[in-house]
Amino acid sequence: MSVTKRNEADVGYVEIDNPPVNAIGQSVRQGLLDAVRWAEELHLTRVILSGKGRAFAAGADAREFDSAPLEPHLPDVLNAIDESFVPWIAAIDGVALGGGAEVAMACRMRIMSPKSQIGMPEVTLGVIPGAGGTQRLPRLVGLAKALDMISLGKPLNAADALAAKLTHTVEDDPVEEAYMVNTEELGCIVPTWELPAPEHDKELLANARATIAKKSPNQIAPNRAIDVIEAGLSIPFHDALPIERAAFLELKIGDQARALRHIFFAERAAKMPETIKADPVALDHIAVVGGGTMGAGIAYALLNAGLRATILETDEDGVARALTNVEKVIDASLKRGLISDARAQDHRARFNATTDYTTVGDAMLAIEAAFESMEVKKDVFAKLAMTLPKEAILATNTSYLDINELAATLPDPSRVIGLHFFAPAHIMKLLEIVRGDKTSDAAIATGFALGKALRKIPVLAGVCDGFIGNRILARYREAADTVFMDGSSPWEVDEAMEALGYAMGPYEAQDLSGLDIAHANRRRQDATRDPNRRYIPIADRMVELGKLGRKTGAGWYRYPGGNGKVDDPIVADLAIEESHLAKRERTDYSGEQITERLVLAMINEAADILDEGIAHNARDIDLVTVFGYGFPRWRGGLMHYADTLGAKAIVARLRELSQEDAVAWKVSPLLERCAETGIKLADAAPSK
Ligand code: 3H9
Repeated sequence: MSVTKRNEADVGYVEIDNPPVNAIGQSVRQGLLDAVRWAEELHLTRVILSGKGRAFAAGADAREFDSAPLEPHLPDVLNAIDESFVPWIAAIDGVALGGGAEVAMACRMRIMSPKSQIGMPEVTLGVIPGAGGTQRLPRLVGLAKALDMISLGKPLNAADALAAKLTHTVEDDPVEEAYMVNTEELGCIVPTWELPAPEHDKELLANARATIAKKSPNQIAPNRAIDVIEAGLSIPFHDALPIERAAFLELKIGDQARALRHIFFAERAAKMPETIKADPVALDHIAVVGGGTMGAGIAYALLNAGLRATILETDEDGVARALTNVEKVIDASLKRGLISDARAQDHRARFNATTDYTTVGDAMLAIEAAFESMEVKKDVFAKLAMTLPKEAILATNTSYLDINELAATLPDPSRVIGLHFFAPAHIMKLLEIVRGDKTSDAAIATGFALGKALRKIPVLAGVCDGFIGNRILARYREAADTVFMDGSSPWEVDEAMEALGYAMGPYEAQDLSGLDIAHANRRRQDATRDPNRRYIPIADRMVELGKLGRKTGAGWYRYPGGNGKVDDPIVADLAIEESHLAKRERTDYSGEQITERLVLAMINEAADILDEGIAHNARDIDLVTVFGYGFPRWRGGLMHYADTLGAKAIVARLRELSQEDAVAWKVSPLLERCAETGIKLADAAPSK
């Protein structure tokens, strides 16, 4: 039974009971409709509607969105509630989201507990409210608030809902309070559908569209939601519902909604593999080696999760820098209202920075975030191994280095694991957990336990140069540099990738992180680079010229006065010069050609990563590209996007490109297999 009902005298109690979050699937819709008829037959004076467990209702069951809708449809169920002569009261204790909020709005009254939230996050799943939300919400909270809530998808907490008049009151026990509501008072409340629609305010609508153009360009649903809200302002409620429903049904089966659903469920499926049976070590006190930006971000993330963190540094200057860096993050969080003063004090009390390794003698996990040098890391690990308990897990935050080589220097290599955070480490959600050849299950379990504690998205990766994310990034940059040297400018490349949906292109992104990091990495790779692989020297020239990115005031772009970016003709000339020296003819690539080359390069590399077992499935690659590297979420991640292009078409195009450069464009065997067999990348398995 997904909906239970009982009555005490003339009061009905209806409870949605569909764990874990009371998603509204067919059985819930049927249960609610039955409850309307039941309450009317018994001539109850009110129905108090609540949700069992932690949610009132998390919205329509998105798992049903891939199939044809089954009766009864939610708009009909909610009309029945709204129009019933028995008034319903929504007693909300937990989240009321999407269809859940729509159910609540169809009730005559809403009472929320202080910890509850109410909102319309449909646009984050690529759809719009489809059960009257675009019509009921403006009637309840006014046009401005409704536009904001629906087009941005951000929920309100109970206090804000009260201020917006979306809830009548906020009480600790909403069910009890609903029972206490005066019957006469309840009878005077006008059903939501009978309320007048707000005035048609062109300026508010234009402002909402302008905000959307800035915040979620390329996304269809937010604009469509505004259109539907606008349509409803000048026609009767019941005429507006079919317009909303048609838009919802069309969006639901569109590419963007499918992609966003894919990422939503992928995020939730990011869990430790069931084959790992060991327990994690106790996470309480964690040592972080290195107090630079990354180390400080990691330390702050640990403090925020209620853990103790000690940063280990080599000298007193390093200690001072670590203290300043962590304090900066605490301060920024305070200023943004993310933590209270008391919480900041508590963070400081659980934090220490020192040169003394003996202070972390009780830490069961150490995360090294020192300089990206194998020698430095070996030295750090030797010291950690001597100081920490012998069962403690030793993690490195390396972005590229060989974890197996590092582990081999210790008597017990099974303690060693990679925990690859992304900067800023306290904000970015991705955590690559890198398993070396000898890494123990306990170490992996610890990585996943830490990911959970920090509310990160954990993805298990194998050892290779760059693991999943940076290996794809390296190929992406190589393809960008090739296009640049052979005909385009960095700004044309950036523009092309922004058109695909990236917030910024590869050159602007490099200017942010600094060109020296990739440069050091190229020098490290000199010894192992395939001599047949074409090498693009422009980035090296940039470093020679001291153009290291924003930090030096100029990189691929110039930043006069430290402000906005400006195209730099000197940089464009570098490419012309280098291609002249290399006797290459330059090509005038279109934006589409640039995007195609960069995307295909990434897909091909990612397919190899999957084939080699470095990533366990395509879904993990989607998570890495979306949450670590800015691939547009609404395209569902790199591999999901590849599946929309189709392996056959990808392989055909890669073969054409391999005529230009057989090494760089060597087609991945996994893609070949997918093209031959028709298996999607989403279902493809590693061959190794
Ligand atoms: C909508 O309502 C359209 C209507 O307007 C129109 C209809 C006609 N469906 O996140 P968690 C699962 S569109 C199916 O880990 P938390 C989730 O996959 C919908 N399943 O927990 C996971 O499953 P598993 C608008 C759902 O406590 C489990 O529940 N609503 C749905 O961290 C636990 O989830 C939204 O966009 C769903 N709608 O967070 C809200 N929601 O255990 C989407 C969750 O197998 N949901 N599941 O991995 C959320 O934001 C969060 O899940 C929530 C709980 C805040 C509710």
